Amino acid sequence: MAAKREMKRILVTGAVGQIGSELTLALRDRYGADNVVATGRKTAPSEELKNSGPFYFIDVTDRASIEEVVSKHDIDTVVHMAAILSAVGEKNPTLAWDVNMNGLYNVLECARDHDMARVIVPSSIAVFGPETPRDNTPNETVLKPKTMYGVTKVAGELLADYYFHRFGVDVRGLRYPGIISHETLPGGGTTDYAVAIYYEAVKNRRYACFVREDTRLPMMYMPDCIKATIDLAEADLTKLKHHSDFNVGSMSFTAGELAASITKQIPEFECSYEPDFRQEIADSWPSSIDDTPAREEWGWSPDYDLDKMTTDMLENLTRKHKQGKI
Ligand code: AKB
Repeated sequence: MAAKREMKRILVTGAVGQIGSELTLALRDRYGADNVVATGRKTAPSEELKNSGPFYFIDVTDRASIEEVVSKHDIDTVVHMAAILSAVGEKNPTLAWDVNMNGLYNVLECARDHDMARVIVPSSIAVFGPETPRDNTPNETVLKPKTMYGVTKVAGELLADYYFHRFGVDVRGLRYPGIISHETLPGGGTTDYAVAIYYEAVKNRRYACFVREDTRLPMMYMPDCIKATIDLAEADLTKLKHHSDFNVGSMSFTAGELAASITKQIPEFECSYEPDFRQEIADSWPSSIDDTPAREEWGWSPDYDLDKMTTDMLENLTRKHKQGKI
């Protein structure tokens, strides 16, 4: 088995995205600003991201562009956040396959060539499908997703585990639920309504939700997402039985319960429901997650529940709104 090695110089792909933007700053705090290289494809980075450490534009489907930055900064770890999410993936399955599969393959090959210490590759609850048990979905279960995003995430988990067992590349990954945050908007997922609802509640006191009121999905607040990702990255390899496919649960609520949590703090808030093509995707995913292996193998335990998250989201977004930033 590969021995765990220290992460010293980290490259983050997808660093301008919803999770990448906050994860990069958290990693810079922990590992030193110059040791965490942020990369994105075409969206301009925020001033904070650009000014707090190195930033490059790369295209994960072009291996040479990854290689250049890896060699220049002597990178020993890649946190591979670049991906096309479920809703955009259904509109453009070819793009989803190209970015999610060829991008991952390039990152893994690069890690193998450079004998890297670690690769972190997120997976998603999108690996599950309608044949999977919906409640308290176990880690080991039926993986027959119906979206291209889900197909690439299942294949990605298998590919990552292959690189671990075949080539000794220490690849780790967790199945993110919907991630809720107030810094960077998500880009093209099915769970995006759970973020948009907060922005609209603060700005306009109303929101037309694109899934039904009774749609229940697993969700997680960004601080827990960052904690889970870094804890898994730093976990003792000898304790891990799983590698690329950890379920991570946090909270589960319906769109109606989410709206009610906001109404407790903004009584005039009104939510209506106008399901679109994303409803079918949401209906194919679990309603709650059993994350026993993550808890047992690396001590996972979330800090936020729905109301605690709502308080923090509304506080932060209200401040940004008053500053004219949203
Ligand atoms: C999406 O909705 O596509 C993502 C995910 C659950 O992976 N947020």
